[in-house]
Amino acid sequence: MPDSEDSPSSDLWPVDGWDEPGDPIEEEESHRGAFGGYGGESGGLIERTFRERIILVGVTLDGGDDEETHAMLDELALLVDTAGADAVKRVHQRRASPDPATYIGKGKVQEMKELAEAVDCDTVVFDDELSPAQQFNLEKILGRTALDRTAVILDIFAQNASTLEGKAQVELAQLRYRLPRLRGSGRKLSQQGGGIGTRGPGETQLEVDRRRLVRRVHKLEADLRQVQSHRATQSKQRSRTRNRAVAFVGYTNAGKSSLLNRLTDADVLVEDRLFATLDATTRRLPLPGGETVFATDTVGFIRKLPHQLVTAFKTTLDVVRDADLLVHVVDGSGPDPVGSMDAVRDVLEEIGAGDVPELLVFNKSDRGDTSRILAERYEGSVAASAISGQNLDLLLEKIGDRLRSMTELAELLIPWDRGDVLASVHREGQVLSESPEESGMRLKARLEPASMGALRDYLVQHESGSDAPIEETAPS
Ligand SMILES: Nc1nc2c(ncn2[C@@H]2O[C@H](COP(=O)(O)OP(=O)(O)OP(=O)(O)O)[C@@H](O)[C@H]2O)c(=O)[nH]1
Ligand SMILES: [Mg+2]
Repeated sequence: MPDSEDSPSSDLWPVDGWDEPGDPIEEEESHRGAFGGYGGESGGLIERTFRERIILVGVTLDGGDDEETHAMLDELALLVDTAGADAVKRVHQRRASPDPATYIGKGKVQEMKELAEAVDCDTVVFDDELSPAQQFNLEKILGRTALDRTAVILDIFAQNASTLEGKAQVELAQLRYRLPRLRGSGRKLSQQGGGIGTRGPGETQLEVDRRRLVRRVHKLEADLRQVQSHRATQSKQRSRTRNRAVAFVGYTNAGKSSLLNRLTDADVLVEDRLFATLDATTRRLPLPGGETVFATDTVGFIRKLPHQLVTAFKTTLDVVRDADLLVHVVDGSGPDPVGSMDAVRDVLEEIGAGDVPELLVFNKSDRGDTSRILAERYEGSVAASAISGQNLDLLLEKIGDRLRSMTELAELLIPWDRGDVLASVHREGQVLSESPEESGMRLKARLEPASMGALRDYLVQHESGSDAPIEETAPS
């Protein structure tokens, strides 16, 4: 551990940076807090041979409020716990803006150093994203691993990834997080105290490491592109059939998988744990109106979801963007249902799914009244419970209604020599009635607006779906 007591900022990483010796990837670890290994080929960021002791750090910036910062720290504590470590203390500071070198103020860093020694912590975790320079400097002063929320979330994802695709996506996100931080990995420096003399060879090793990582990033990107093109073919096949797609989205731990399990015979893992689901699972879901839709369970979202993960999970999240309807599952019994809804909508925006129609479900209605109260406040929404089964029939009905409201009811007269058109109506729409006439087949069908265009010439009458789209009736 470097002795930085007397001049804490003399040899810190300036914001524009200079080259420091890099860490070889398979560096031998002797520092106790191994939380900050930034993944690597083993996949995990956290030392799990013992439970690391962690100090959480939250900063309220100008315009923010303390209560919100503390709620974020509660959630960060849960994340740290899920990752397999213990949050033992919290540090909070109010600042006009982050310090570019250390995020919190220099005085506060010194205070933290003493606290870290007093409580014997291994790692400090900031709720806000640290720049590589800030991370480097903090580790140097504190002599401990300094991480941010992003790193913890990446670590949980790494632990939970099970399929090849999921693993590739998480590894890609970790590498993208790790690349800019390669030179700033403070563990090596904290053991060597700066290592000016090793800069030459260090740089060489750094270049080698960086090239290797970049190569790996390209390989993973190519692999994932292939999965994506395979999936695009599948979804094209799906769109040729009549089944429409519904994606279950929502904050992590809201109960998406529980609902899908309860509604279909899906056997998705349910756990009282953040990010239990990473891979999309699709099941057929029969609706009360007789139609069957494809229902997909998806990865949960969270406040400050790392951008690297959103990018890496693009292929998985395509399913959300391409859905006809999103069933947005909210934990109605949670500490801040409206805040979590907003966070989910932000991520939906970010992945280009902001325009997909949404049906709100306030889940966990078996746990008190808030789900019901929220459902009354948001028109068109449902309060339900995946555990007690309350209102699940109503939920299915609403899914059917919403999907039908997006279709158009049409009466068509298709000449006998256009068997191909008749076949396409059967394929793309839901035929309600058919009666043969001299000039052709007269039929009533529900069709998506997209199919309607090609059938213009055969249209006798048509009306759009009647149900109005969901609208919030009260501000949050
Ligand atoms: N009381 C109650 N608990 C529920 C209900 N639905 C889900 N849970 C519990 O909430 C926890 C999370 O459920 P999951 O279905 O795994 O939640 P998820 O949204 O799929 O979570 P991630 O995949 O981790 O994002 C589990 O412990 C469930 O048993 C409900 O209606 N009532
Ligand atoms: Mg799940």
